Amino acid sequence: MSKFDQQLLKALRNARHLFVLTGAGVSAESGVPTFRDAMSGLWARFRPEDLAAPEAFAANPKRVWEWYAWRRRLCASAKPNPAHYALVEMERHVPRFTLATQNVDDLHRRAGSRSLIELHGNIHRTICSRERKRVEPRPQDRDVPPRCPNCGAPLRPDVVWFGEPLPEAAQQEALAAAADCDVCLSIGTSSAVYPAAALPEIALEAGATVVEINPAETPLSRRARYALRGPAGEILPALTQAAWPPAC
Ligand code: BJW
Repeated sequence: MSKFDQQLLKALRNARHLFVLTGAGVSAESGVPTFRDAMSGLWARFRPEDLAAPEAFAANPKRVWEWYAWRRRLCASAKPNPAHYALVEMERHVPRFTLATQNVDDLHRRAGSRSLIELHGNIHRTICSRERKRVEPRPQDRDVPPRCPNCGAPLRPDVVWFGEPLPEAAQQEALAAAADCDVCLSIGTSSAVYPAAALPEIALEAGATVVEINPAETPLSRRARYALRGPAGEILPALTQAAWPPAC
């Protein structure tokens, strides 16, 4: 007998459009620290909100660039975990699947997810801070941050900082998917940062079954139909297997 509610398994099996929102918690078991975790080592005296902001970059571009260089190396050496792979498996079972991630670490794509929306950008891409155009490959010059080869402005990571708009197409696609889905999973996010945190609320208002997967309570927990407490790397594979048992 499955440890999951039968109605939840039925909702998953019958889902026409499964919409998934992920946050930093989904990569925690890959060794990528979440934002609410204390930062370690050199970065322990900073808060992420004091580094992931245009004002921080304007005041101290070197410090912000170096924080991202450290995180970029960490993300590059991390490997997708069972939660990432369970989402790849889910995508195979439902007629329509949309995965919107707030993570910039590229682990969903590396695991094999196909229908993927990156709401907050990607740490492995670099853009010009003035022209906003992508710069590839990242110049390896002596300046920190390196300079735009075209206009000389400092380069920055292609991520969305506090107070900046999300990429328009990504935001519109995620909003439409949330409004259209019949099951919504909100996984490993504190549900505190908008507009991403509004997506499960939109799904709720559209009548979808909303499921939260998180070891801790969040502002979404009370409104979600199901709040599954525990690490995503354990719950997601078990949930996928229970909903779609492998053929004997
Ligand atoms: C596990 C686990 C395990 C642990 N398994 N779970 C409406 C209301 C109020 C405020 C606003 C609003 N609209 C906009 C705002 C302002 C602001 C905002 O939301 N502020 C809040 C703090 C209140 N939003 C913005 O500024 C956004 N921009 C915007 O709205 O622009 C409007 C605009 C329009 C037109 C012109 C100009 C502007 C932008 C937000 C960008 C956020 N950027 C960051 C950095 C990205 C780059 C980088 O990575 O460095 O995104 S901040 C950071 O927070 C990052 C994350 O993606 C995001 C969300 O964090 P997340 O993923 O939820 O992580 P944590 O750490 O918070 O939580 C982890 C969770 O995992 C926890 O719950 C754990 O329990 C759990 N967990 N282990 C499962 N094993």
